[in-house]
Amino acid sequence: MPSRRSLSAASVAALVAIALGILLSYLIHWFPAQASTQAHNTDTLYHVLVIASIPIFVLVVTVILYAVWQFRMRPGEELKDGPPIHGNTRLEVLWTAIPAALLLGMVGYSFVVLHENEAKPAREIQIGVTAQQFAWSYQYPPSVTGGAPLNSYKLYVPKGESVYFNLHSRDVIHAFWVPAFRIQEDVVPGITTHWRATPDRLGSYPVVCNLLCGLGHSLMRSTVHVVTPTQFHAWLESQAGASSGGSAGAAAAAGSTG
Ligand SMILES: [Cu+2]
Repeated sequence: MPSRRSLSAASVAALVAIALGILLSYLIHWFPAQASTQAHNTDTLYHVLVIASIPIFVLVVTVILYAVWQFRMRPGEELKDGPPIHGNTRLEVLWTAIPAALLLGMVGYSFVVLHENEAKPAREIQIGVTAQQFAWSYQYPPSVTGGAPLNSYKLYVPKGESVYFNLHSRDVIHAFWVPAFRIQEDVVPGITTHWRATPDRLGSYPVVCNLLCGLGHSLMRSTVHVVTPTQFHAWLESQAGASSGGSAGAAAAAGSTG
């Protein structure tokens, strides 16, 4: 039988490891800048999941190491066998019920965050996103420009306003991903997919294609500029003169020579 002392030593080591793990989870900066309200929700969710995983990981590793330490075979025990054990109902109920409750809790919390991130706000603007090998273009409808529709290779969004992106592909499957917003969606030919984000931090952030879409996949990058609503409208106006104002499809096709 393992001694009481070895059990308390293992328990203390486990508690120290859990404390260190949780401390470390706060010290490490896991993610890029948070530039949308969705990013805050998502990061909090991830951190809760990480903190929930630490005690479980430590428990499993501690039990393994403890068993290796306490129940290892000593010289002369080569032919011995352990006592035969036929089930332990209480233990089995416990190790089924606790993980089930943990999983349901985490799934429930994830669902709430996802639901909140995708909730339709009272007001939002729509921007079209067109993916093609190997470039992104963006379509601003009259409801956004206040005039002719605009097609551009630049993505500007106003800070503090919810943006609903309508995603189209002209060829193969791509994925529209803005790490700073923590959101990604597949862009699939033949259908329109969507995602929604409320940018809440000024700055420029990368847009990445996150599905291998061909030889130029790694170059299929762009930038999203989060600007103030005033700057956003000024930018739209500056583009109105320069743009042909043609249909999004035509303009995207004209730019597909690269
Ligand atoms: Cu792509």
